Amino acid sequence: MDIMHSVLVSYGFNKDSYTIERFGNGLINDTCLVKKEGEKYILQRINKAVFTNPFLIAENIEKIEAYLAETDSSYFFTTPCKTLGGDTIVCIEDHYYRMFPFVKDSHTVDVVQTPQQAFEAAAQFGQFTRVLSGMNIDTLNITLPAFHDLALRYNQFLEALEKGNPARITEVASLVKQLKKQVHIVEEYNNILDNSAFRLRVTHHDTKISNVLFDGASKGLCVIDLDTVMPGYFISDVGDMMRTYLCPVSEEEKDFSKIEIREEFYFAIVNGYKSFMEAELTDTEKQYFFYAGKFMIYMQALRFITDYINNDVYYGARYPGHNLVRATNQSILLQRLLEKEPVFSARQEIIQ
Ligand code: GN1
Ligand code: MG
Repeated sequence: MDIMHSVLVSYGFNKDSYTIERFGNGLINDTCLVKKEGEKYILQRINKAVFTNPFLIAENIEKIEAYLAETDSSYFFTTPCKTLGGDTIVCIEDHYYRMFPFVKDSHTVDVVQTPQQAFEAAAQFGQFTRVLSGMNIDTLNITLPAFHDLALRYNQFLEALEKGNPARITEVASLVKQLKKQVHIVEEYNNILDNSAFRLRVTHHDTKISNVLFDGASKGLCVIDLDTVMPGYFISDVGDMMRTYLCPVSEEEKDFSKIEIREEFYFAIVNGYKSFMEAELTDTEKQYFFYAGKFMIYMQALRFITDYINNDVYYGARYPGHNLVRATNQSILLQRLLEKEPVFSARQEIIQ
């Protein structure tokens, strides 16, 4: 906490004038809630093994802020606090930190409980891309190269099977076999890359429900966690919502019998997203809502199993076998979603 104190001093905070506690459940950055004189702040240490150049993130946020100031100043955008020296990132002992004011009267949700929440969140992510649709995406930095490149993730999985921990490779053989059977999802992704009907837009790339702030009336206020905002395809944002909102339990759930797909949440995501993106999406893209779910769930299953085989170097593990549980969970979620394909295709015309 001494380091955290030094960080807070950069923002002009005095010792004993604040309290600090851990906050949230993100896997990558360390997040704290700071309270000072009735005000609240979110302080984060950026994971430098993942984000090797945190200034790229800060620059993207500044560019978006500047674009919005010129075009749509009514859009609610949370901007980072500035240090006494006017910086938005603090570097102390080779670690990087940044802080945001906690939006008053807002709250986050950990698990999506109602279709209305799914609709509101999807509308927020749709609106984010919509208000930035005139921005030149080439001006944005790529904070994580090839982040949602499914073909690359598949190759990393194959490479882990060659070079990873041999005992773990043997242990996961049946899951690996199941995942390899779904390689058609990668083939379809490669077709998308060749299809000019798919557009690159400003994409959030981490649309889990805890990255949406809600107001007291449970209406969406804004999106947060802009570390992975980069040019991308809509299947990334819609797909990660499917991955994290359709099921009543998260990727952490060990009781796999609880994994199921809640149909009405699917339509809430589609309709919420379209409420801002209908006119932006091409007709071809509109056919890919279901694919989006397959794409992101499959990618996450591959990322977790790859990390397990590679001794948990990326995600870490809070107990032995943690990433294997997560990978199995996501693989089962993918099965459950695939079973729903006929239902969702049959109702497709209702939502178009
Ligand atoms: C990571 O740290 P968090 O939870 O915001 C990961 C996402 C994964 C997610 C899985 C930069 O996000 O891509 O979907 O874990 N972010 C990065 O829980 O790798
Ligand atoms: Mg995140």
